[in-house]
Amino acid sequence: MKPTGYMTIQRHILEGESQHPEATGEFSSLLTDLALAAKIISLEVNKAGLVDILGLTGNKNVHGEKVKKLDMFAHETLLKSMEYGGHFCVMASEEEQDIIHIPEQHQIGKYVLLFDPLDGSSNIDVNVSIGTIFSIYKRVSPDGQPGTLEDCLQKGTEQVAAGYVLYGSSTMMVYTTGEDVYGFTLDPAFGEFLLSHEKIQIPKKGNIYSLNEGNYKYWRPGLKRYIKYLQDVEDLNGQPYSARYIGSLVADIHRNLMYGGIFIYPADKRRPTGKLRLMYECNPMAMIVEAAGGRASDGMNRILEIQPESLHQSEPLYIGSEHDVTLVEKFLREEEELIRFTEEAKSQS
Ligand code: AHM
Ligand code: MG
Repeated sequence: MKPTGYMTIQRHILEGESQHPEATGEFSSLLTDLALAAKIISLEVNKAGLVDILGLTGNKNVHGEKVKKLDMFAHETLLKSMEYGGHFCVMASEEEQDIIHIPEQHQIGKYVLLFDPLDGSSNIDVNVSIGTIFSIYKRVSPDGQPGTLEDCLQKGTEQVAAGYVLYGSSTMMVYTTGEDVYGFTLDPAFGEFLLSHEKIQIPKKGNIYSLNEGNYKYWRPGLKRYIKYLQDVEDLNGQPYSARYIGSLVADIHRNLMYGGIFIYPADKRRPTGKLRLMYECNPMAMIVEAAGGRASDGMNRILEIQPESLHQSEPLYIGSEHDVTLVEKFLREEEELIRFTEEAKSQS
């Protein structure tokens, strides 16, 4: 549905929260802080290519300040923007090995923030879309104390909100608190995120598949058969599926959210648990896609129900339109059955 009028992200969050009787305003305040961090990162991303022209010498900028790599800049911006608000008891970032404690001088809150500050590392230097991903939980450790690893290692079903920021032809912030998914586009002229996509729904079936086909030789047979099937099948217009792969998770999933389709980062012979991180990439994207009416699985099980064991664990990811993800699961299950059948036949002969 297309929104009418100008609805800023702050107003939208406040109005959404006012409908919940237990609301304290804290949640809207922390999402507002996230939106501010997104604006700062967006500005930096947009001038990335200008660094040389504006007088970069060595790794110093014109002011003699050290120029940071964009992903570290995004990581530090998120920390700076989020640690002083008093909302969080602990944070974790894809860029840091361990959990991040809130500095002593700041208040400790009841929420937990996990984020991938700038995803799509291979695209950062070449002006191709990249994104920030975030995931918010309520703490499970006692209030008033510093947060713990246990607060961070909760199942995806426990997320209270998740979102991403896409730095593309325009900057967009998309988030959900579980019921609906909303998209806001940054107006660069006056620096506000305005509601541009209301109650996003992913089509039940798409005709796009997105995965790195260069890894074909490492795939399992069920996945090879599924992709071949998509290339042979005819959709309503008599066309096979289209392949679209940017190599930036946020951009690939955002496109499929709008048009329908499936994004896959599978387990394969080289990477037995896939590449994408459960806590920073799979869970938040799964929450968004499910809230939009789609499906997210590791090929067999629902992503959101995986019990995490470590902060940086990776999982295979099959995510997108309900029909497309269900179909690939059937191919993978069939493969398992074939293997079982062959093993049984061998043992009986
Ligand atoms: P990153 O966290 O180092 O940026 O890696 C994650 C990215 C995803 O955005 C993308 O889906 C995937 O890696 C692409 O990987 P590949 O280059 O193997 O296709
Ligand atoms: Mg990443």
